[in-house]
Amino acid sequence: MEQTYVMIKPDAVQRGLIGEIILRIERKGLKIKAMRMNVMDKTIAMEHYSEHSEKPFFNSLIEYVTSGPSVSMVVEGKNAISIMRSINGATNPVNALPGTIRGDFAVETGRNIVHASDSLEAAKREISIHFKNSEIIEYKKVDEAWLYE
Ligand code: IDP
Ligand code: MG
Repeated sequence: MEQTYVMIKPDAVQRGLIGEIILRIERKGLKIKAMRMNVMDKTIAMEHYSEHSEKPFFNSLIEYVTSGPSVSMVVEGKNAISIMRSINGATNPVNALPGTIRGDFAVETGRNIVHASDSLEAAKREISIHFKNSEIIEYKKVDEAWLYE
């Protein structure tokens, strides 16, 4: 089953949106296999966002995601990577459709409240940056027989 890395960014934590975001992940039928709240280490954040290291917004992005507690998760399901990207909505909340997390709760790109890996390679890389294998829990959920044919 496909796994993806999801972060509830510090602005969402400050705005009391942890539950709202987790609710959307759970009710879709995705399975949370690891979860942690912490203030992300600067070097971890820089590694996580290394593809953007040359961008003009890189320093402010690192400041933003390390500015307070965030919630990190490993989320699993069939097509979890693309499903999580659609649940989050477009990077720029101006283009994010209503019904998506960014479409419903955010107004600008620099405070867009959630992250999800954008490909299989990115998901593998990001999960390994943020979680040890031993922190990812293997378990069965009772709804699985009704989510998948
Ligand atoms: P994604 O989060 O939808 O994958 P990316 O393009 O990978 O979007 O950018 C990573 C994060 O960097 C965004 O979610 C956003 O927080 C921030 N970011 C991207 N572009 C800008 C920008 O133009 N100004 C400020 N922040 C940006
Ligand atoms: Mg990205």
